[in-house]
Amino acid sequence: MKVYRTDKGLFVESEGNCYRIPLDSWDALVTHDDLHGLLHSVVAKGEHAAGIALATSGVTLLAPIESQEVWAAGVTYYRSRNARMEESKTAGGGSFYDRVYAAERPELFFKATPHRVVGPGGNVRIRRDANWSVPEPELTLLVNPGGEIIGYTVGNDMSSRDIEAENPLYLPQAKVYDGSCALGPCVLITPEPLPVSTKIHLEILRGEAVEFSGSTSLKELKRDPRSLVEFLFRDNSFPRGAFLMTGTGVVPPDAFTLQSGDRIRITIDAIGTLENVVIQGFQA
Ligand code: DO4
Ligand code: MG
Repeated sequence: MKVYRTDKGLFVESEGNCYRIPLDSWDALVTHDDLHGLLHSVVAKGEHAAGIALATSGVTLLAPIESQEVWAAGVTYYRSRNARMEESKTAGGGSFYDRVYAAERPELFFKATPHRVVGPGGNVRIRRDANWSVPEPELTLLVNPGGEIIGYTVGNDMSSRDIEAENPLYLPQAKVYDGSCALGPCVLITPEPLPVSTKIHLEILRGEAVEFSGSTSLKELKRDPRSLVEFLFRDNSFPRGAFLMTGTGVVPPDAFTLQSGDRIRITIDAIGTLENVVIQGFQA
């Protein structure tokens, strides 16, 4: 079942109908000790929101986050390993991306606090001091305080590749800034892992033209999401749960950089499409 955070409260969607969830916050949903039971009983009671899809019901979808930290895994796809090795050659990074790709311990980094995250339709940002910026389309796990993966959403790990390429110690600046992360449009709540055939598709539109499109699938994800969560939760507590982005397997060619006005569309099977518009710096 898909859950949505909106300006009119929380909703669960089942077979095209939306039902209001009787919780007063997203944090209460993430920390609920029987979320599946709750959602099933909400749907069974059938108090749906006029029986229409949320998209056409006049509510505004919000980013599905309240107090959760957002973390990210890196170099979990061969495509990202190669792109990072190439970009960091002159900074002496020729071998450590290769090593982290093969190592038992994954690369995990802090990605965003809630106020840096934008929701569906919001503006993601490229840094004013970056000249090579890309979106990274990533399956993103929603994990409860007990370390269980309770759902999946679409994530965009916006990245300033020239900054991380100059020196890997600049990674936090390349990755963490206002508008550097997008999540949504919903969270697919399921106790089951997603099938490895699940496709992740990225499309970047400039005006009417498709400037870049590319796809991958979870078959290419080198690490088991549960093992990424296990490493994240080692000696770390998340009283309101956490999001964990699982890395990118789609990297545009090196000549590509985002521009203000570009529209980024990321679609993951069974979850949906997250669409955002790019702005640079702090223009309205
Ligand atoms: O190590 C740099 C970042 C890697 C990353 O964000 C990714 O592979 O998705
Ligand atoms: Mg990434």
